[in-house]
Amino acid sequence: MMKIHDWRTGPYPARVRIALAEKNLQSQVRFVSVDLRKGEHKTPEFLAKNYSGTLPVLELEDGTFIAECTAITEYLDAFAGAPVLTGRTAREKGLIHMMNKRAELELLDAISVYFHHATPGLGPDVEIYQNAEWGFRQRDKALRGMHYFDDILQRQPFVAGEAFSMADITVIGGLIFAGLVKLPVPANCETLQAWYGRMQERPSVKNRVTMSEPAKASI
Ligand SMILES: N[C@@H](CCC(=O)N[C@@H](CS)C(=O)NCC(=O)O)C(=O)O
Repeated sequence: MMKIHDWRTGPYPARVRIALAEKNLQSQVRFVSVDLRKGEHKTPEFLAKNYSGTLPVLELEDGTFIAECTAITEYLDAFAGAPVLTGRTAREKGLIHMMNKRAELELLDAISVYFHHATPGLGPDVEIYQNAEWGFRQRDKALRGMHYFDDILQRQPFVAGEAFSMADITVIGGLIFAGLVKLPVPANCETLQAWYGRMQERPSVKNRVTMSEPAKASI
């Protein structure tokens, strides 16, 4: 069985949890918890799995490790059919990858830098270098990114166009992280707020944290 090296409540692991649920692949993977607050992701054992020392990591049955949410989502899309999250046509693939990267650069990764640099982050044992000014700049970048995605969603129902895709999942990851660091979506980003409300109703998003709990024994 494939494994996901994971942190249950993490915004990046959420991206893979949501992709798995959208594709109904939950039963094909086993979650292995890595404790970020204890720095388990910086041990030599973990770095041998993922040089970058981040979660999530997909471990295939043959022992291959695939890190990076985008790469994992691509793998899952090639592994199993519908719904396709990374595009069918050349145009769809191009747009989805552009918007996915933009969601990382302008929102999710920016909030991550804010968290690690301008807040206590994962605690003093893990955050060995912090640059608060850089963190606050990235926070402001993320707020600008929220306005950008608000504008995009005024013109189309989903981040990369007419259909739900990996790019939506990445914006969702960004807004999950924004919630964790208490960075509210600006009040005048009403379209983004309404879109996020709809996204939170999707079972893949709503049940993402509990999906790895063992099913309760039924009598
Ligand atoms: N670019 C990576 C980023 C993953 C990432 O930053 N994951 C977080 C978990 S939510 C992490 O491992 N943070 C620990 C750290 O950076 O020390 C991806 O897309 O998978």
